[in-house]
Amino acid sequence: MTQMQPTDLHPQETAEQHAAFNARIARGEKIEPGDWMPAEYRRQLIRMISQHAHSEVVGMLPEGAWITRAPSLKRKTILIAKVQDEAGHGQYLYHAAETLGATREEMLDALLAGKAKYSSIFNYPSLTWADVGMIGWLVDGAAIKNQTMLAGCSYGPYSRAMVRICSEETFHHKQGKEMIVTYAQGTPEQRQMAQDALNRWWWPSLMMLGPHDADSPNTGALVQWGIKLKTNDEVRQEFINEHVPELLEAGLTIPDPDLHQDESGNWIHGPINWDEFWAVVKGQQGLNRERLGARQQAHEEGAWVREAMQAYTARQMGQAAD
Ligand code: FAQ
Repeated sequence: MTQMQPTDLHPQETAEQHAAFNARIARGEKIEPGDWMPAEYRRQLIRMISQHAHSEVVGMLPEGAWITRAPSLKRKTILIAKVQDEAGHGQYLYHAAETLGATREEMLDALLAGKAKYSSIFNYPSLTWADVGMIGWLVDGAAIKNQTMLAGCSYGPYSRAMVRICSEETFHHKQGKEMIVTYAQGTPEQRQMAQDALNRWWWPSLMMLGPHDADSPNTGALVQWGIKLKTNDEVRQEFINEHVPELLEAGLTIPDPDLHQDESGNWIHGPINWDEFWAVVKGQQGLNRERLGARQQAHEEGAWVREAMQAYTARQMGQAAD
């Protein structure tokens, strides 16, 4: 399907409105909820922010599974705090999408019905305790690279949510790195566990930053509207350049025989298995069914809370009317 472009007009939109809007973007102004915006700008933001919110919520599952099995009180408290943070990020992001007219019910229904996307990375299993550290180091590391860029995006509520989320993700990244560096210098079993986690999480972490620019139908419009300030490949390159030297310094081997540095200092990766990426995105490979099952169960078990809140609100409103 051909994507709408920023120059395409919806019915009832005029070229003058678009020109004035584009001028605001060019001046670096933030677009706020009550402001006029092209319908396609709104649609792209709802798509991206709701997918991001779903990713934070589903993203609690791979690490949450390890809370009861954390090896020490310190690691357990850190992990609980991290998983709670992800729930909070989901909340900020659902609110940001609501400012654009999407309702919480619509977004959650789409997730629970398996119609909405969430990040491919969370369909991979967390098989050992070292996966918790590797998720912090690589997955949060990739998320930060992407979200630091999004903190500068043209839509005010999303940009402000990103500032707060990035500061929390920075703590997640540091604790993951500290954990893996500790294990990489630990017993042979710990070193093996850290290496095994890197072997399984390296490629999915590169993939989570999205398809190559040539295969990314949304990037053109998002960059033109100041939603994305960098392309998928640019963010991926930044992530690789930062993480490769640190992983090597920790004594780990990156599972890419083609990885090399070019004359400009960029670390160049080998071919990415995009067939795997799309199979995981479409739920044909990985834990999509289990992840959605866990979210559906949580939603059903939380029904009484929603009912209680509605009953409380109705009673308060009744008292106010009296
Ligand atoms: N997984 O045209 P593009 C986190 C889809 S948060 C699944 O390049 P775009 C925190 C894409 O939606 C991680 N689908 O798309 C944490 C589109 O399909 P559509 C999430 C993917 O939007 C850490 C199609 O492919 N972060 O990790 C993926 O320009 C630890 C074509 O792609 C965000 O959501 C994927 N990986 O660029 C939590 C940040 N990649 O919708 C717990 C906000 C692409 O047209 C523990 N989002 N697709 O049907 C973004 O920055 C962008 O949406 C990208 C994709 C960069 C993800």
